[in-house]
Amino acid sequence: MSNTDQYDVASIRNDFPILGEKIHGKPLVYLDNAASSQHPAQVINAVKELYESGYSNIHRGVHQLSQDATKAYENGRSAVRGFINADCMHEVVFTSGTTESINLVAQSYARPRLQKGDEILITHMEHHSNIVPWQIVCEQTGAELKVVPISDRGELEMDRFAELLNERTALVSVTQVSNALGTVNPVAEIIEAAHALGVPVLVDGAQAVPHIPVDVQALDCDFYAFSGHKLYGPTGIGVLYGKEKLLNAMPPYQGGGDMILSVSFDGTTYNTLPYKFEAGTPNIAGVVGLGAAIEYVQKTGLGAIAAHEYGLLEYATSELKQIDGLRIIGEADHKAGLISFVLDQVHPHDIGTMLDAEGVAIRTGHHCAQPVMERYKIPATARASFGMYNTLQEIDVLVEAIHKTIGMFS
Ligand code: 7TS
Repeated sequence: MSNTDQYDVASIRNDFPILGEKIHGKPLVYLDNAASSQHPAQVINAVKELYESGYSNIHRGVHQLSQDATKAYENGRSAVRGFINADCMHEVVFTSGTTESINLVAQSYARPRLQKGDEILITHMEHHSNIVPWQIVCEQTGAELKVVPISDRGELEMDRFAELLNERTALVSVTQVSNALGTVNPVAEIIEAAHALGVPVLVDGAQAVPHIPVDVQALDCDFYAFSGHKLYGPTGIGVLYGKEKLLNAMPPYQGGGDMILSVSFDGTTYNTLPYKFEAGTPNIAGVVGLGAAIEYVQKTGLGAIAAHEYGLLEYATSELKQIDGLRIIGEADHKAGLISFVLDQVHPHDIGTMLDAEGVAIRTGHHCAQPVMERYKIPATARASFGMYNTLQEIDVLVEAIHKTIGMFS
């Protein structure tokens, strides 16, 4: 008996209105959670209630609605603090998403510190948003980008990591879970090795937080970035966790309202954390929705969700492996949340179109991880990615649809 037996997936599914939709007349099988997950009624209602009865701008009005909205916004921050176990609220900065969180660290932490001869260390399995911000900052400063290679199985070559980490390394930035391969990286080990040389570490948690319990204090990471929309929350909201000491030493990323204590033409005094990094009117409804999403996930428990999803991953892996001409890309020992694959005879985009006709939503393409595609010498993969509401029956529908696709193209 697997852990999934105790897990009330039917009742979870009932909370997600979109899962009742039909696509091309077929029940929706939503397996594109790594791109963006769906929303439970609890999240939709929290946003609706804010707009219907509690909305105004925050941190500025003495009137009741402004105070209510401010409270709701800061409650969202408190939910995030608890969710990742940050030491304090002001280590939680709201951004528009993982992408902005990483750019913030690149421009505000790295740029003022880097000079020619310094190195930023990333890996070959990063999403473009954990590559390009570092290329930009290297161009601005003369620093160099170094890349930890990956094995054929899709695991980091940790001996190469140990060689590439050195006294020139100014920062390590690594994804906890690969969005293209599903690999779970040994981030605790990476952080420990980097800290032994006094090197700070940013963890890209975009694909980790929906699947793995995260404790930033236990990890001892210096920065942690994630997005709300992969965690059953709204788009346009994300988080940058940073250690207080580092965030305090960083200049603001953007200037504007709310990030100042006083402004005159003689000079401006910046606000304290976290507001120093939250210029302008923020995504208030996004924060409220994210808070509701976190509350929802915590009600089921990430441990239970992880066990359920692991059951899906194991079942899907064993089923897909039995399909002739199907090759799984990414066979790390430790994986979470998704399977990338290619078929001998069918381009991934055609797989995506054929599966869509069966109501099965997957993503096809390079997954904004082109270096991964280049590493395996393929143009693209088909990727089925799982969420807390997916079922073993849906994997059967996926497998059936793949067989049908192969039949059509053979
Ligand atoms: N890092 C990783 C590991 C990701 O998977 C993504 C998005 C990002 C960063 C960027 O997140 P954003 O919310 O700022 O856009 N990944 C994907 C994906 O795999 N398919 O669509 C988006």
